[in-house]
Amino acid sequence: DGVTLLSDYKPYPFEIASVSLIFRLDPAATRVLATLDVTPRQPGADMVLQGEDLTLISLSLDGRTLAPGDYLLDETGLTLPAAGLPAGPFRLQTEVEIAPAANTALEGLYMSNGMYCTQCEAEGFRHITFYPDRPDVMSRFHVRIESDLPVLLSNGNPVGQGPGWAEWDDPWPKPAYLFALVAGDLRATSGSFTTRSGRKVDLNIWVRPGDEDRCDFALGALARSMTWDEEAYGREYDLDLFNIVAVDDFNMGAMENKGLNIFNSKLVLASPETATDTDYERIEAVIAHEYFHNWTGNRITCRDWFQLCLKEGLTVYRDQSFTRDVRLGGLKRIEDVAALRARQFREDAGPLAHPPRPDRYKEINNFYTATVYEKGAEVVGMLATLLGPEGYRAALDLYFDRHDGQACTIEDWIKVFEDASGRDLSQFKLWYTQAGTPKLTVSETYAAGTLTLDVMQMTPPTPGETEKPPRHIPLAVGLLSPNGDEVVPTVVLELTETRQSFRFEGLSARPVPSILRGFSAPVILERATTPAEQAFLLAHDTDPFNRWEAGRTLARQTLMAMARGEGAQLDYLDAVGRLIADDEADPGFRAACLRLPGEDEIAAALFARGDTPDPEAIRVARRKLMKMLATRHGAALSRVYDSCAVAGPYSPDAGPAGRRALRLATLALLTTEDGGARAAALFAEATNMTESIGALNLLVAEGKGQGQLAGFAARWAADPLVMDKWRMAQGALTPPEDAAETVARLAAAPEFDWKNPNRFRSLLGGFAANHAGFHRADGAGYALYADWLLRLDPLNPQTAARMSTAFETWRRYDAPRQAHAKAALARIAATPGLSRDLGEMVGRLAG
Ligand code: B3K
Ligand code: ZN
Repeated sequence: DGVTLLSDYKPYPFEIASVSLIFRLDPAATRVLATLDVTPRQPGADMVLQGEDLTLISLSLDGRTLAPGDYLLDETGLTLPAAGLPAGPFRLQTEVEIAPAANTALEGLYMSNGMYCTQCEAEGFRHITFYPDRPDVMSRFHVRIESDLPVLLSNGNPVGQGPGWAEWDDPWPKPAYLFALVAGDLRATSGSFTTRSGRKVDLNIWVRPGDEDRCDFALGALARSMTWDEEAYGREYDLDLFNIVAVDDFNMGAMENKGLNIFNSKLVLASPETATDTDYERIEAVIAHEYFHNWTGNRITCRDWFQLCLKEGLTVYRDQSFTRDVRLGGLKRIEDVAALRARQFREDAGPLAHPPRPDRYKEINNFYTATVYEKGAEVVGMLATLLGPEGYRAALDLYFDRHDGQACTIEDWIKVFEDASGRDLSQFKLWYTQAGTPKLTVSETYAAGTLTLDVMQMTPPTPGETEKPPRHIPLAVGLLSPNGDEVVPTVVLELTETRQSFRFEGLSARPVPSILRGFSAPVILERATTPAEQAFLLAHDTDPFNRWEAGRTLARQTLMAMARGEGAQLDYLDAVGRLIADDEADPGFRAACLRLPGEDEIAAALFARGDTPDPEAIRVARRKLMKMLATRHGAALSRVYDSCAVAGPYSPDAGPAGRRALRLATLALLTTEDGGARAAALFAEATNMTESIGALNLLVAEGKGQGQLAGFAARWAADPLVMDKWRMAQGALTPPEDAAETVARLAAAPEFDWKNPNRFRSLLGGFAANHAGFHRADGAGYALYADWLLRLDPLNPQTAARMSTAFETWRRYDAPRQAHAKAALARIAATPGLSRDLGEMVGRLAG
């Protein structure tokens, strides 16, 4: 049935010490000659090599050409029966032909705007040549590229070049998924970095001619990442060269190929006129992420794809720590938790729930998920909390010492933490092997100077998993006195049982507990509190995350009540008033507090307490609350709006970016009251993309801005990345009654190049985020979306499958909506020739 199981893992019975590849590039008929130096490790084993969509030209073993009777060839690859193999080392040579220009799936070797590039993770290398395409087979790669294009790149260090050719050698053994090749007419923005042991490394950002002036920020981000990894983890770079290439057609963000990272151009190119503050922040984070993979992913890789979170969870944890340290401080945790809840909690609560380490899949590309990445990072963060900073660093040092050069498992990883700390982490391991978000219910009693916290944990069942034993959960708690002083600084309580009690003695008055500080575990906290207590925490908590959380909880509760037809909470309105007036507080933090929970978050919260969310009522409630805030605090909002204008030349630094964020957050509220006058004025005078698109978004959300949209399109028609923001604005923010029609119109426009993943994601992904538009009662949103998934699937199954997650929440809504969503999924499932990727997804979504 095409299912791969973790329990079926077997080591590869051959060692491949080195591989030499020759590429004769041609758009329609590229030749790939591969020479593998093989040593059998297990007598009597057949040699299985994966290969898909390859035309076999020739095959030889130790120089002897093999005839069709000597091997088995099918659509998955090539098998050399054991009987025909030597007992000792041998050399296997293959020549195949492939057609990169016809490769629309963007996996393997393909073409983007006239340049050749590759994407091999997870299983793309099998589209390039016959090879054991699995991460536990590590070998040394030597690559020769033959082409007339001016820039020819591969992994490792350059070892020779001449007219029409270049050769590369990578001294570090690696799995095939880290192979990369690039050929094209490219320009470099260059710099250099000297590692702390004195190795000089050349750094290059390669882009198409014309884009060179948008590379400086990425280059600086790379150098900052290299410094940070030396300081925070003691990790140095290990080649003479680090290349990054920007490509326009890319299925995801970026890829950590050894010494030759390949990036989606939207995560490299930045200028004040074309990129927002958020883009800058994300570019820096992704540059860091891919760079950090050099140690966590490349030097130590995964034994099999079930272990994906070994490299991804850890590397996300590392990039989050980096952004906290170099840019955002405590605000970073707030952003990360908001994103975790929006994407991972949503996944964990629906039909696609799976553990960070799954144990079965049909298509591994469907498991590059928020659970593997973001929850994987949370699990690493909990280990760091349990061991403390020194313990964590000691464990990581041991990990690098013990496993450098190996392909590892989650078991290896946990063992390192056990050995470094002397602790038993077998219960903790459930975080890796089980799905679902634990729910903590906390209540407290106070008597005679003692506060007792009673904590209960429960994880609801997830698809295929009904038994949910208690987890090992670090719960960070602090206590505040009624006047706002911290009386008990943060302590980490460890939960291991279904019910536990914790006592805090010697208190002089009943304290206000601040629970789950820093979001010390990815759980849902339930605790009966009053709005007044939340407002108190918002004003006084010393933990910045919990300060924000208190405001968020108040906002969510108010919105849930309003969506059910009740009134707004005065405590909330007043608390926001104090926050707006609090010029002492960090602008970025105030901006984060002023942004209301999104419609999807409100729908999820209503569903979690047993209600059937009504998308239209949620939207109305949210807009009404914004208006109430604007009416009640209009003067203060105007004052903040005016005083936060950032003068002088643009800088993407956290300081000015935070002021712009606060300015836009106040403008969002003011726009509900002033008919869009201020937003239109800001749009007209903006000199940076943050404010330009920020103002445009607000106008579109008001059902206005037609003139501004036209002006924006006229100015940026030649810049597809900027036009993606224009499409995203309309897909995501057009009022629901017109959203599907607007998206259908934009999608039908001749300039909409839907085969490019960035274009597709901007418009259709934007639409999926238009909560009331996508979940429209008549099913028009679902039907339109299904049409486009079906159109994309034959060309690019990976992106089509990824985008199908828009349907993961359909069970929350009322019966007519459910019927429409089911019909859309059934229509997809019944389509002949559906890809394995999308087929697996719709099966799970509907199941
Ligand atoms: N490792 C790549 C993701 C590959 C996705 C394949 N479908 C990027 C990253 O996580 O750094
Ligand atoms: Zn990664």
